[in-house]
Amino acid sequence: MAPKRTLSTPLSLDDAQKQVDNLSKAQDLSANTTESGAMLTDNMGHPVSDDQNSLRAGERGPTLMEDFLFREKISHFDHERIPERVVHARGAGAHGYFQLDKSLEQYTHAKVLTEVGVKTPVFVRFSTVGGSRGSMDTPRDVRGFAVKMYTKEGNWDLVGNNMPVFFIQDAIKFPDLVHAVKPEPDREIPQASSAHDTFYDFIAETPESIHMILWLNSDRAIPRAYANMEGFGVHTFRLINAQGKATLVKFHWKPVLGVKSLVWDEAQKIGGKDPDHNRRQMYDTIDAGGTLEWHLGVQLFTEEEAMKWDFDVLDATKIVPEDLVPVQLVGKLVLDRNPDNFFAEVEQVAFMTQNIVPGIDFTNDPLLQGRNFSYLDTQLTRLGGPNWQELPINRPINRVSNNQRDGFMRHTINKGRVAYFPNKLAGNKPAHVGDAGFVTYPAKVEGSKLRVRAESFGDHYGQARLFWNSMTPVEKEHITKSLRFELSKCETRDVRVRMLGHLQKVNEVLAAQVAKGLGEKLPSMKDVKPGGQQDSASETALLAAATSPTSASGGLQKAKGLSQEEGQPESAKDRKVAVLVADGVDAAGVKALQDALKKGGAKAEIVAPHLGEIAPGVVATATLSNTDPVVYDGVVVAGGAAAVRELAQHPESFNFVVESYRHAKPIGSLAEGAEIVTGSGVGGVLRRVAADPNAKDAATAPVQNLSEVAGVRLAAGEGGAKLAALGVIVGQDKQAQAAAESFVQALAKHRFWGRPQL
Ligand code: HDE
Repeated sequence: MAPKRTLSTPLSLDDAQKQVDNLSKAQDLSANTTESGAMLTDNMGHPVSDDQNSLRAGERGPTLMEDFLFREKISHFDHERIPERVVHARGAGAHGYFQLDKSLEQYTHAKVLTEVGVKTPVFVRFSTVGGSRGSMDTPRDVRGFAVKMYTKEGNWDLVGNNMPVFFIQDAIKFPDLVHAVKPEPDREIPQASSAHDTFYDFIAETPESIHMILWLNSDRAIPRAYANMEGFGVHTFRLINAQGKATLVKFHWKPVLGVKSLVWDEAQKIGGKDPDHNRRQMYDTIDAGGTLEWHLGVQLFTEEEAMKWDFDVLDATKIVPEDLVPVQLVGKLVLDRNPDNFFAEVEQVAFMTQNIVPGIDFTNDPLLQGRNFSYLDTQLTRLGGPNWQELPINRPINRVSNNQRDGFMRHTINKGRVAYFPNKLAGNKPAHVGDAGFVTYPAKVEGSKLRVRAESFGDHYGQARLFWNSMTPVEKEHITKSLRFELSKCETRDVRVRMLGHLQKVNEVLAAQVAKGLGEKLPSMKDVKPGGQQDSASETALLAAATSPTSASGGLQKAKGLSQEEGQPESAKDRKVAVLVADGVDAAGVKALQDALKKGGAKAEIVAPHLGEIAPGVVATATLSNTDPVVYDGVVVAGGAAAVRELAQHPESFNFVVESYRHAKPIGSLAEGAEIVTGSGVGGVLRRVAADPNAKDAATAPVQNLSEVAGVRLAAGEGGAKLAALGVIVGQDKQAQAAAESFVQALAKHRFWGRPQL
C-alpha cells in the first residue's frame, strides 16, 4: 500500500519577528561548516586506503578504469572552477553586523532602519572592477562596496561603489563600457588597467562619463585600505514610511578611519610586491581581533526639493552635494569575522540590487532599473542555475517559503504534494500577506514609449567642474598627473587629443598641464613644467588657482565632502610601520617605539637582514630582501652603532628611506639610525632644510660618507622641528620615547605632501 501523503505545513509569518543578532548568520552558516575528520574518505564516505597512488595493472602498467578513487578525485578537481564575475571579479569579503543608532521611522518602515540597537548580520565584499580574479588589489580603478544585510525581513543588498557617481546614465551602455575598459580582445592586454586606447576611445565619445573620469583619476581610485574607503549606494532610492509617504534617499558609508589613499607609483609597485595587499590588510586586522568600521549616512530629500535642482537625481552621473542635503549618520557597520572558506563565501556570494526589503524601493534611475535585471541574470550562469539562493552565504536568515521547486542542485527538500497557489489542500498556504509584505510604491507613471535620454540628464561637465573646484591643490596635481599617465599610455594620438578636448571643458589649466605630458600644444598653456613622481610646487600653485564655473550643481561652486584632504579623521590605527634593525640593535629604543605604535593602534613589523630573533624581544618577521617600503605606511630606522653599520651594508635600507620619502610617508630614526636617513638620497634635502635653508651649496652637496654625517646633531632644536613638519622624525640619542610619540603623530597625518624634491 502506498504510504499516506501528508500536507505540507508552511511556517507562519512570525518568523519575521524572531530575534536577530550579529551571530544569526554565523549560526545559520554553521549548519554547513565542517572541520576535517581524522579519517580520509571519498565523497561517498568510503574509507580510503591510499589516495597517493593510482590503481594500475602491474607496477609499471597503465592506470585502470576501475580506479573510482582516482576518477572521483581528478574529476572533482577538473570542475573546481566557476566563471569569474564578468566585472568585479577580484575581491575579498568579511562578516560583521550593522547596528542602527537613530531610527528612521519617520521615513521608512523597514525594520533594519527603525529598530535601534539590533545587530543585523552582514557580509561585505570589496572588489576592483576591471581586473580578473587573479589580478592585483591596487590598480587605478573603482572599488566595489557590496553589503548584504541578512535582515528580519529578508536580504537587503546595497551593491555600491567607493565613488558616488558612475560612467554612464543608462544600463544598456554597460556592455560597451566594460568591453572598452577590459583588456583589448585581440591581445588580452592590459590587465586591470584603464590606461589604454579602447577605454579612452569610448570615453571620448561618451561625455556623460567625464565627471566619473575625474573621480577615477583622483586618489579615490587608489585607496590605501578597504577601511579607508567611502561607500556609496550611488542611485537615488526611495524610503516609504508606515503611512505610505515616500522620501528620496542616497546612502553613504563613511569610514571611521577616514578616506586615505596610496600614491600612484606606490600602488603600481605594490601590484608586484604584494598583489594581495588590501585583502591581506583586512584579513590580518580581523585575524588579530580588530574591526573595520563605517558609519551609515543618509541624505534625505523630497521629490519636490529634487525637482527644483538643476540636475536630475535619477541621473547616476550626478551627486546630491552635501551642502544641499547634509549626510545624517544613523548607524554603524562593523566587520569582525573572516570567512572560513574563501570560495564558499566570497566567491559564491551573489549580490543583487533587486534585493530590497519592505520600506525601501527603487526609483526610475535607468541605471538602477537595468541593474535590477542584470544581477539575477548573471548568477544563473556564474553559479550554475536557479538554486544559487540556497547557497549558505546567499540564503536569508528568515524562513523561505514559496512554491518554487526543482532545478539544478536543489538542496531544500520541500515536503508535501502542494506546490502551487491557490490551493485548498494546504489551506492556501504559504499565504499572501498584503500590506504586511513588500508593496511597491505606487509612483505615477505615464508617457509614450521612447528610446531617448531625458533632457534633464544633459549637463555632462557642470559637476565635473564642481569636483575639480573642490579639490585641494595637491589633489588637483594628482588628478593632472594621473590623466597624463593614463592618456600617455594611449597609442593613438586621436584618442589623446579628443580627451584633451573634454578636459578643456572641465578646466583649461588642467587640460594644458596634461597636454604638456602628451607633447600637445594648447593656446592656454603657461610656462610651468609638469611635476614628476613627486609633487611640483610650481605646478601645484598654478593648479590651485585654476577653477571653473559650475552648473548642474545646485548653484554651488565648490562642495563639501568631495576632497579627501579636508575634514577627514586622522588616526594611526591599523597603520603598518617597518622598523629596520640588525644585530646589535638598541632593543630598548625598539621597545619604546613598539609601545608607542601599539598605543596609537598601529602595527610594527621588524625588518632585518635575516628573520628571527635579533635581540631580546626584537624578532624579525620580514627581511630586507623579502619585503619592500611600498607595503608599509612609514619606516623607522632603529639605533645601535653596530646595527646601523650593518644596515648600511644593504642598499635596501637606504631604499626604504628614499621610497618612503618620495611617497610622502613618515620617516623616523632613533639615535644612530639617523645615519641611514642622512646617508640616503634624502640626506642632502634634510641638511638643506634642517641646517641652513639658504645655503646654496647645501642643495647640491653630495651626501657625505657615513662617518662624517652628523645625523644626530642635525635633528636638534629648530632643525628638528622643521624636519618634523615634513614628516621626518630624527630621534635624539636616549630620547626614543619622545621620538616614537612624534612618529605616531606623523603617522596619523598619513602623508606629507609638498616635500622638497629629491
Ligand atoms: Fe554592477 N554588476 N552593474 N555596478 N556591480 C555586477 O553582478 C551591472 C554598477 C557593483 O561583490 C555583476 O554578481 C550593470 C553600478 C558591485 O559580488 C553584474 C550595471 C554599481 C559588484 C553587474 C552595473 C555597481 C557588481 C557582475 C549598469 C555601483 C560586485 C557579477 C550600468 C553602484 C558585487 C555580479 C560582488 C557586479 C551589472 C553598474 C556595483 C554583471 C548592468 C552603478 C559592487 O550583474
